[in-house]
Amino acid sequence: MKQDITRGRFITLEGGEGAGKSTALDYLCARLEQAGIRVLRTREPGGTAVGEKVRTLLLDPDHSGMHADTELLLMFAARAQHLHEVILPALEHGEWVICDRFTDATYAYQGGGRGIDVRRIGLLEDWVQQGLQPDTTLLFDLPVAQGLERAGQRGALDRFEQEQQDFFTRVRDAYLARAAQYPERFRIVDAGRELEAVQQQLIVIIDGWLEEARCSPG
Ligand code: Z5A
Repeated sequence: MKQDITRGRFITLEGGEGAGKSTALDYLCARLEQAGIRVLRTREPGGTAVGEKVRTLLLDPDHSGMHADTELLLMFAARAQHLHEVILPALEHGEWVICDRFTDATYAYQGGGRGIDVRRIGLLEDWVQQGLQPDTTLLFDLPVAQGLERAGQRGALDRFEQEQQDFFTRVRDAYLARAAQYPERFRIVDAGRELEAVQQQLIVIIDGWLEEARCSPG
């Protein structure tokens, strides 16, 4: 896929349940926009009309019998649409794309959580993404029980949220393994701290991005 120096930055946010990604996304977008950066905020699964319908299928607790392979293929079906319709055009127009979850979530949930062989995930990743990877991935990490407690305060649980604690422990372990495998791409945010402390960590990261953007204007 085409990438050049005027291309925008592709940032993904990852983490387990209740990690505070959505809260952080509001904060990140507001600070970047204040700095004059054009930001496109999006999410997976979803981000397009087709993708949002796929999301509804995936999260619906009525579909408790969905096979893990079906789940995996639906994630990548939504991702293909999202890439072609939204992410790639925005990056090519120089916008910064900030995406709430991307393929690391597939490795964590379908790989770690469901136990699908990562080589099969890698085949789909290569096919759908053709080499595209996020420039930076922020992993919001916190103990599973703390995240579930935060998420549980929101009421009705979706199909993933109905999983047991050991599922989310495997998800967390898989995320941390991804971060260890790709240290140049990942930044780990200690998401178990209070909001203000999380925002302080984000300020340091954002200032680093802005400095880099000043040094290599697109
Ligand atoms: N999924 C997958 O399996 N494979 C894939 O490839 C992809 C996704 C892409 C939907 O994702 C599901 O899709 C997801 C994985 C699967 N599984 N689930 N469930 P989602 O991102 O839309 O859903 P989510 O993970 O459930 O998001 P979330 O629980 O809303 O988490 P969050 O966005 O990280 O948290 P939040 O909404 O910002 O915060 C949660 C609560 O905590 C809220 O009340 C906040 O006010 C509070 N909060 C936030 N930060 C703090 C701090 N620092 N202190 C105290 N309280 C806080």
